[in-house]
Amino acid sequence: MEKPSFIPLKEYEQYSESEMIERSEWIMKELQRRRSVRDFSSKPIPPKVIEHCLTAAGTAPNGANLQPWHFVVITDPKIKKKVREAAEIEEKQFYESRAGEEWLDDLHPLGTDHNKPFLESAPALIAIFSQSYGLKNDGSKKKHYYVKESVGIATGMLITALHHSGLATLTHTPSPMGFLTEILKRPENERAFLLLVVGYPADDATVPDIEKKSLEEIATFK
Ligand code: IYR
Repeated sequence: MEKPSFIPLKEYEQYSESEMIERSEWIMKELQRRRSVRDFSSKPIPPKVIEHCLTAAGTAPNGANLQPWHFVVITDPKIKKKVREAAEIEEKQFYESRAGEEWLDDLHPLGTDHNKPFLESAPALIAIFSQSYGLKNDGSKKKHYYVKESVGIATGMLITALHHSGLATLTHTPSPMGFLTEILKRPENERAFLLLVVGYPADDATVPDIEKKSLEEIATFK
């Protein structure tokens, strides 16, 4: 096997402690402003923004750098309609029987139901697929590692990048999501991971009045 090749770390930037505190406070406040949005304007979004944010997401740390993800950007109204119709069938069953009482109680503050008009009204949907394994050129399988962790991190970075660019998102997880594989004609090694709804919020958009846990609740320092 060839010797692994290393290059100097040129991209790292060191800041003074005061600048670090300022920068971390800035990103904290920037992310505290992010809300999951369900009321979207149909105003189209600049394709370049999506391209930049996807490229950013593709830099995510991941298992053995095999980058086990694929992003399908849907702006075609006909495909959005198909996705909405298929998602609403699954969601109807979810809300009517699959969810169960505790889950429905937990969802109550969000005010969600099986109607998903944003799947058609939002200008873009990004279907995120995880690749359980890779496919080599000869069709044989290539093992992938920490797939869920890798795709989860990339998705978080994508949401952060879109938010920072001035776009609202909704992480939508119709369950099961098999219909995305069919509608989007994805290969057998891919599983739909999440459907990200992307766009500008509608002028009259509202969000649930809910709170995040405090630092004391989510972290322990020893
Ligand atoms: N997938 C359903 C239900 C749902 C589940 C969770 I967990 C949420 O945080 C929000 C919704 C839906 O999208 O309505």
